[in-house]
Amino acid sequence: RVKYNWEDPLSLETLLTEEEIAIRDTARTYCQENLLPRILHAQRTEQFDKKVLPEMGKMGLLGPTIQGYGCAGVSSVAYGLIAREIERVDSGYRSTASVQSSLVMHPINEFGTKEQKEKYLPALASGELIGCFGLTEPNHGSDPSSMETIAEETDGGYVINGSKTWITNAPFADVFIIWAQCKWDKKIRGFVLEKGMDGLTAPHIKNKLALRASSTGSIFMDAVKVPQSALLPHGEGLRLPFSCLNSARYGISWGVMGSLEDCLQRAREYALERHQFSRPLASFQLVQKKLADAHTEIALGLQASLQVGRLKDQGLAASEMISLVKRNNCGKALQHARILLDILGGNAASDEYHIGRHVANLQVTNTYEGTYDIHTLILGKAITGIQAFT
Ligand code: TGC
Ligand code: FAD
Repeated sequence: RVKYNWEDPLSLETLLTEEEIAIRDTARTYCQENLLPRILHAQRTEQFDKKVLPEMGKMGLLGPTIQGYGCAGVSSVAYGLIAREIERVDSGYRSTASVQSSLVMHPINEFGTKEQKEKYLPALASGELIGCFGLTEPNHGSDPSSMETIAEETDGGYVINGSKTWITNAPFADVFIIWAQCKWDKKIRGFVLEKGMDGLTAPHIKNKLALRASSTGSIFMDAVKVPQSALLPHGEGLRLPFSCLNSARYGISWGVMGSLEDCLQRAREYALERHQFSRPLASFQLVQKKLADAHTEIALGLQASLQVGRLKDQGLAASEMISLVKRNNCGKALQHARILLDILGGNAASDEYHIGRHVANLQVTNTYEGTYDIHTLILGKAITGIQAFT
């Protein structure tokens, strides 16, 4: 009889390469030894720790799928495994890292010039520079095609006016990937702005209820003049920011499973130790059902993300596949983390038990990068051929 390993129910380990296992183990050791001891302070004080990105850079965890420019050039599955380990500690740390890798380094690598790549990628890979990605606006979140940020041509460059909101890393960012509608042809293009440009400000959005370990801000652009070299020239249209989102959404699908795994592990330990009615909580059928349900969703979610990752590396991943795993894994992680929280009883209210923090974070992961319902409609369109957004 084959022995069942509850910590790896469908033997994910057997489907990973030696390199992927080594990267996963390196990331896990770093996250458990260096991030976990800091998370309660970060959560309580809502202070973004600027040392985190350089540390991740040193470990090769930033822009890991990019070839060259100081990046590791590893598989999409390795990237997913890194996201899972970071988010096992906290979704805020994973947000910080996935914006840097998927939403800042990826567009520079895919749509930038050789000069832009040489200028920015090595410093972003080492964490010396921090990047952010401005797509969402105060009046346009799920519908970025209606964005109001405008770029106009001027002598030797462009002038950008507009505002962005809810932007991860913005208050500390050195590099701003800004998506703007170009006045001359109404097409959306990406621009690389830099901290300190006249008219560019990025104030903090304070007192968040979740993702408190990551920094979030608005971006205001008041006639920011940028040189021609700020334009990402290789492509135009919403397809460009969406291609970045494909990469980030895929990573989130792995990350949230790490968060739910941490909830399961903590709820299981608590249920084994805590006694009521002279028995461990873990001996009650209703408690076991909560654990079994979360455990099952983790096993299925990880297999689905693995399959999408393998297809992605072969150039065979449709964006709807990414919507499917982003939607399902985020939804299941939120639902089951919330149910596992009940096992803690009154201690659910204490941050020292960690599950409540994950639940709050998972509400945001279920919302950003396309809400659960937006991904429902993307899949609905794929199934029926009818778009139901408008
Ligand atoms: P639609 O007409 O469907 O598409 C416009 C153009 O884009 C192309 N496209 C894609 N290309 C690549 N990958 C995808 N996933 C794509 N989805 C669409 C499409 O083919 C078309 O190209 P072309 O060449 O024909 O023009 O667009 P729509 O305006 O109808 O919008 C559809 C909708 C609602 C699905 C879309 O706008 C959407 O996904 N909305 C959600 C917005 C969103 O995800 N925002 C995320 C902001 S960034 C963020 O949250 C970062 S949090 C990071 C962190 O902290 O971790
Ligand atoms: P809305 O679009 O106003 O949606 C509100 C509700 O209406 C949702 O439930 C939605 O599903 C529903 N809805 C909208 N349209 C439809 C429809 N057609 N049919 C049915 N239901 C619909 N953005 C960035 O660009 N960069 C970042 O780095 C970034 N980081 C973030 C970090 C945090 C902590 C948060 C909270 C958000 C971040 N975002 C970022 C923004 C995020 O992507 C948006 O919040 C998200 O896309 C939803 O947009 P919205 O908040 O404007 O909600």
